[in-house]
Amino acid sequence: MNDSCCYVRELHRGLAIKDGMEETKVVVLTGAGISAESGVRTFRDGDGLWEEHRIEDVATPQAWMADPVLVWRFYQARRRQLFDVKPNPAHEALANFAQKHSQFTLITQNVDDLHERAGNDATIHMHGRLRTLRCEQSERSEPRMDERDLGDEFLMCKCCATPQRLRPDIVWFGETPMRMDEIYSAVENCDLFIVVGSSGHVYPAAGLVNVANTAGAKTMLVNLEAPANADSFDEIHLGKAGEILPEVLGLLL
Ligand code: BV8
Repeated sequence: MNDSCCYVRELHRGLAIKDGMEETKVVVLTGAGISAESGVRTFRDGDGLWEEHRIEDVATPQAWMADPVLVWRFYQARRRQLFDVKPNPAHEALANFAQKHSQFTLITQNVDDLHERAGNDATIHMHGRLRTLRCEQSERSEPRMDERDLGDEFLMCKCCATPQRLRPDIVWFGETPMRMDEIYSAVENCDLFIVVGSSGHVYPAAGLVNVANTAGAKTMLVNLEAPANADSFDEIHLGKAGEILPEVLGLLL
């Protein structure tokens, strides 16, 4: 790996990955940047999703109440894109790592299905998924990827005696992220915490590196540019995830 792509902070703790990787607990958190090389738009880059839509207009419960058709169309447009994109070498490197290292937890902020399609079936989607819809009454999720276009008509659930409207199975701003107990437990007990492709703007995801630091884990970032929470990481590798992550994970195995 060329040194120009990364700089290693002075480790201010006597951290070391335990001898032998086999018992080292590794947690990886991914953001929109890991899917960028697959052609999936990020949120805050130049051509990002938030360039066209204000967060409060499409990614809050209030937006869904105020203009459900706008919100529905925003998510259906992103869901349709799943039929046209595929995993990139960064997704594949994580799937390969998971096959070779059992003490591994993958958490994603992303709502696409590229980690699963690369082979990481146990991915924790803390902000929901485009592949499924959620009943507004029972809160049960059901997969809906059998057809490319769901149209603008709201779909009704099959789980309630009186069918209820289905909403995007997404965690909006102001809503509680999913599986946080599992996430905190994994991060509080890991030896190595790696963040890939995230601007570090959205909490509680952006604060997980601090949880890892407090737990005494080594913290590493792979990102195109230095994010808002760059100072929280022991080691930073700047560049494209598809190019850097295979090398970084390969060195760990
Ligand atoms: C919560 C689903 C309590 C939607 C998302 C006022 C009222 C209420 C809440 C708040 C408030 N003020 C602040 C908050 C908290 C709020 C928040 O953080 N707001 C921000 C705007 C300040 N958070 C919440 O509301 C959360 N809930 O706090 O509940 C709670 C707390 C703890 C425990 C229990 C309960 C819920 C937030 C979830 C929102 N939903 N996603 C959708 O997808 O449409 S957030 C969404 O935006 C993503 O999921 C992701 O989390 C975030 C985007 O961040 P990134 O993934 O980092 O993407 P971004 O484009 O920003 O950056 C991409 C990066 O990749 C860049 O750095 C770029 O350089 C890099 N990159 C680009 N290409 C590459 C690359 N890197 C490598 N390789 C490349 N090729």
